[in-house]
Amino acid sequence: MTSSERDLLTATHWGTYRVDVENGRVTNLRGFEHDPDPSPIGPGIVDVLDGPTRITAPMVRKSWLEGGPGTAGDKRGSDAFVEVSWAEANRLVAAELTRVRSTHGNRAIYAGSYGWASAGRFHHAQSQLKRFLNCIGGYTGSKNTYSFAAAEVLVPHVLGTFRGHLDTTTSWESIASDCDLFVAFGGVPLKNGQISQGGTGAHVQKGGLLAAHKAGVKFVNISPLRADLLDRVNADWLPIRPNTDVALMLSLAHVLLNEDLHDQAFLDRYTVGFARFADYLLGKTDGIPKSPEWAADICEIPADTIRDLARRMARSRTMISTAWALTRQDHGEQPFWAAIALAAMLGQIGLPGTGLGFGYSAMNNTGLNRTPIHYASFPQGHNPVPDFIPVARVTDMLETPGGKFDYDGASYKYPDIRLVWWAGGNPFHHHQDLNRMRRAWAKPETIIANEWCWNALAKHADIVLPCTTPLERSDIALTPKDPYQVVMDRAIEPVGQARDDHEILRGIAAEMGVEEAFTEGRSPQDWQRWIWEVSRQQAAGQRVELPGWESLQRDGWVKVPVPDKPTVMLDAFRTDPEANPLATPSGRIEIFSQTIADFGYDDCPGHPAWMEPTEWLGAAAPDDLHMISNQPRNKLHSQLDHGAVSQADRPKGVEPMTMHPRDAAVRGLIEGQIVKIHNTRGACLAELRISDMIRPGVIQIATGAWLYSDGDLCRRGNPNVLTRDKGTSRLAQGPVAHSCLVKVETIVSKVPQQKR
Ligand SMILES: Nc1nc2c(c(=O)[nH]1)N[C@H]1C(S)=C(S)[C@@H](COP(=O)(O)OP(=O)(O)OC[C@H]3O[C@@H](n4cnc5c(=O)[nH]c(N)nc54)[C@H](O)[C@@H]3O)O[C@H]1N2
Ligand SMILES: Nc1nc2c(c(=O)[nH]1)N[C@H]1C(S)=C(S)[C@@H](COP(=O)(O)OP(=O)(O)OC[C@H]3O[C@@H](n4cnc5c(=O)[nH]c(N)nc54)[C@H](O)[C@@H]3O)O[C@H]1N2
Ligand SMILES: [Mo]
Repeated sequence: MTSSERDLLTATHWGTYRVDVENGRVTNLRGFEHDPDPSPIGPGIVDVLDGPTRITAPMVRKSWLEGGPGTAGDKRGSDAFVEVSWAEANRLVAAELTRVRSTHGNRAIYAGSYGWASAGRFHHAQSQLKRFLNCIGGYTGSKNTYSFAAAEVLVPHVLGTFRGHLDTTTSWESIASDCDLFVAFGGVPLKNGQISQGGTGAHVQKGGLLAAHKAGVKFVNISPLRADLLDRVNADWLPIRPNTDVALMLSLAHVLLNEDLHDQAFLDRYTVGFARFADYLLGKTDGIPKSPEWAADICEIPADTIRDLARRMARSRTMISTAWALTRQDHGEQPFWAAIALAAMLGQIGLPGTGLGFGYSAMNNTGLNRTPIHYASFPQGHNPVPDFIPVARVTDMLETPGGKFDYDGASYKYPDIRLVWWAGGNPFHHHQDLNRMRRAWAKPETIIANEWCWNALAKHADIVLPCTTPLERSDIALTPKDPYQVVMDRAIEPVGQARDDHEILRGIAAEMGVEEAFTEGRSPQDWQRWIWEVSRQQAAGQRVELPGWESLQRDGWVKVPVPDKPTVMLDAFRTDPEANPLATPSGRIEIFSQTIADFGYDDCPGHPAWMEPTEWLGAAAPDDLHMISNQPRNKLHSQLDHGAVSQADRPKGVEPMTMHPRDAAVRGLIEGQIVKIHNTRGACLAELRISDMIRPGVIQIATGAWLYSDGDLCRRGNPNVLTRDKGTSRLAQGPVAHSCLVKVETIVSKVPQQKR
């Protein structure tokens, strides 16, 4: 059989699907036959592959085309677009790159291009763009993620690495067999388990949770949202005030210390700095004992409940799970550091089923046993430009060229950006305080976007280069985080004049005389085969035999054997800390970090500490509500927001928002009503859903609605017009989307219909 004789396959970040095609059009995506729990998100692409939201030709913003670079940047988002040929688009981009480079240098090009793009090892938009720019002298890039920047910078100081521990998170099997109590800060919401970056063959998160429940594991869901753990595991729900987990963790630690329930032998052997932390817990350094009574006022969880939980954790085999969301708040470094300190005091780190886990809440692949194969990727080359920003500092950079910022112990300057190029991410989805960002976005002379649909990013660009979707190109999805490696078939012809990102950049490279450097004379097919062959060799090094290219194409997928022994995070360190030290200065877990203390940051001291967030219910006006803008259940971020699956959840055309009945009653609001959520930064519309599954004082509205600006109001319900744009601390400078106070009121005017 060849790929033309078997059912077509595609891989997405939300799973693997069979693709039905009739008369050259995709009619359905069906869950992969080996997936026990396929995500409904997949078919959401079918109705938007073509139609009015698809970008079908290169487009240039009218004022920019007429007046040249730098013309009427403030009209971005409202200006008309003019269709041009690919030849013309290539000439315009090449000439503009040449101008910017010769006048301002390559550091004036910002191409961090943060975002998830689509699955597929070769057609990875950022890799393509970065390789191309590296062929012409580089660009200013970005560091870290929106997902967990605070942890990415902090945890290596404390545990030697962050990503390394993510890759070896204790597996669900280990939890089912060796854990009694699973304490989930931020829950384990099943909505998120649909996703695995780079693709997944089988969804296992739900099965993992249910198997653990069946094996007798008890769950505690510490979250403002009850739905963050599925009903069937009968979790105890502690509806915590948002952003106060650190206070709760410190008070749990205080109980352990006070009642001598902590494991001093573990602390002595495997950690440094506990004594400093203990002084802080007892109030010796600041006069405030971090007692349950102290925490109860902050978290609004009763002191007795805290005391009981601490005792239960000490007498059980306990897993402490922290959602990545806890990093996306002011001082987002602290919840992870406090969780590590708490787990260290329990002394179970490195034992089966217990200790500590980051992100069981976040991805299907967290908690999967996996074979550590290093799959090859499309080489990006070397970027000679040293400039970078912490990824969430993009608005600051555009606003204040030359401005100084601190990051992880050093001080840097923002470059003066003249040209922004985005491929594979949507800053009008992911960034905070979008109205502020939009104003800063008017400043660069040129903005280029590779996109396939008319979302706000495309509408706010000067040159829009229309790219294909994965269904219009062939690729392979390879990820060490999943046993299934999948062929992505080209199911249909590119829509309109859309080109693959690689082909777009090859055209511009040819215009600039660097085509050979960019392609190395290989076709996309050659590159994919190269990626597979190099991956096969690496797998052989792990004693895993992968099939040849033809055989892979014929079968469409391969399942890599997974180890029988369940993964246990930090087990080697536990067994022999001298032979397997952590990559920290002491080789041990740094409950106190001299390195961080020496940075002298007032917003990130040398040990886990409670610091009030800038916006939280503890310092709110009586009518303020804390807004949680978590991941959407019906899509990945803003992707396919315009598709049928996402739209089905939004019958009135605006994003639903959930509020507690008490808060609705005092405002005289009723179910289904269109309301306005607002604060000093902006406003958005939302459709009200009333539920006691949320804590009073908190509202929840998922991210992902495309920005439809009407002044500072978003008509579709994008919560990032409300969120605050500041760094978590001078250490990591991560985003703080979850530290956000808002007000909600009824609107009288009729909601105007909007285009999809
Ligand atoms: N308020 C709030 N904001 C948040 C968060 C939150 O919790 N609350 N979470 C944050 C987090 S964790 C993240 S990771 C970010 C996610 O933010 P992003 O990753 O930027 O969001 P996506 O919508 O996935 O953006 C991907 C874009 O790539 C485009 N695309 C898809 N395939 C291709 C392709 O092949 N080629 C090209 N050129 N483009 C393609 C899609 O159309 C889409 O516009 O959001 C962050 N923002
Ligand atoms: N369906 C779907 N799944 C996704 C994504 C998506 O867009 N759609 N995005 C993926 C990406 S990029 C990422 S990074 C991961 C993110 O994974 P997470 O960060 O775990 O996901 P979130 O949904 O943002 O947050 C999880 C829960 O944390 C709770 N929470 C928020 N603030 C607090 C707090 O202060 N204290 C406590 N205790 N709980 C709090 C919220 O109720 C929220 O539902 O999800 C991934 N999975
Ligand atoms: Mo993320």
